[in-house]
Amino acid sequence: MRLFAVVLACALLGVTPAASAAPAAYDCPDNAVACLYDGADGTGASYAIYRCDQRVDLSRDWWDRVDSARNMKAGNITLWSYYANGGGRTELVLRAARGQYINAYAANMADVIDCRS
Ligand SMILES: [Ca+2]
Repeated sequence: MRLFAVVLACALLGVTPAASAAPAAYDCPDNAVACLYDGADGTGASYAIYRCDQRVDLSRDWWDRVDSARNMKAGNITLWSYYANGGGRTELVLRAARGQYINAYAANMADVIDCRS
């Protein structure tokens, strides 16, 4: 009877109950500055950023992998990708202001994060 009530409520609300306890989209530790995700809309594996006010390469296993980001506390975060033969030059891949949840302009490209308080 209780399950029936939940199903009925969901039907009335037009939502589907979650099938599993998968992490919520854009899940990010409270003490992180920002999080990056290898799926769109904050899904998939995540990479938490704890240090800001620096422009650094992502760890090597996260190059060409980021699809989306959540900016928790930074003034802004910007992700860049190295040009294949650009002599260290980079192109813009994603920019998020504080509190924003953003998909990358170009998925699977980012190699560098610039975080500013
Ligand atoms: Ca890249």
